[in-house]
Amino acid sequence: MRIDIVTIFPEAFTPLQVSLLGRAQEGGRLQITVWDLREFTTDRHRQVDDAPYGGGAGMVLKPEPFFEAVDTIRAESSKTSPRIILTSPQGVRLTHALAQEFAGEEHLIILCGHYEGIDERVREQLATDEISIGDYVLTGGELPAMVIADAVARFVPGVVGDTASVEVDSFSEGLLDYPHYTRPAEYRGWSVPSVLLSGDHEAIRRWRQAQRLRRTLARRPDLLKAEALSDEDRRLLDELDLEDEVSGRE
Ligand code: 9D3
Repeated sequence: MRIDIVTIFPEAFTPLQVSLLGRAQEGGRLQITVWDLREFTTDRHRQVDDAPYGGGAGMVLKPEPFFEAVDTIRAESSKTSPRIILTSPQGVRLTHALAQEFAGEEHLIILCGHYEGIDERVREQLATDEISIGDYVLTGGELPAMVIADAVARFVPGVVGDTASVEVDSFSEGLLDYPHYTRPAEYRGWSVPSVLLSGDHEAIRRWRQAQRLRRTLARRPDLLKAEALSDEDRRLLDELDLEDEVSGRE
């Protein structure tokens, strides 16, 4: 998979060159290229922004450098028509399902928004998708672009060692993870739950599933869909005295 990122802060993208994604790029499964928006200006001052038509505070990112950048990227890519993602607080929220959908594409181009905004023609005539990573205000689209690239790259075969763990990860199953422990069995007086030391694999499986249900209900009740619960899930919730909290909602 090929991902191109267009930004006014190309130096901010080193996190994508290290760790898991760095190794995936060396292995040829993934190719991430970062482009400096300023390289696609033609004026002496390499100006990427300008004052808004109609007045008001702040600056607006000019359209031409974005269109020129996408023309250049398309010309040097052998891949079929790319999805062009614009990062924006007005975008659709990134989810596990959407990241998986993007991972099915051969080629993604991510345009990083900034300042007060971006010329509307980039959104209307160039972008195929407008994406936000959540309801909090950041200073720009660079971190969101890295979040999108990371979430998408995980689904590319071979990027994450264990393909099975990508498929079954939280969200897809609709439940949060269970608590994990390793040695020592006691630390500063805090003990590992005894069931995990029991060697009873069936009891361990049941305990972990009960923990997942309890956590999800406490922290992310929005993820728990009553119809997706198995008979065992209901029994485990009943043992925790939580069954009414699922069936009684709405
Ligand atoms: C004062 C400016 N804001 C008025 C509504 C608009 C605004 C523009 C640009 C606010 C933040 C930003 C910078 N953020 C992003 O470009 C961004 C973002 C975010 O802030 N949160 C979550 N996802 C994203 S994707 C891009």
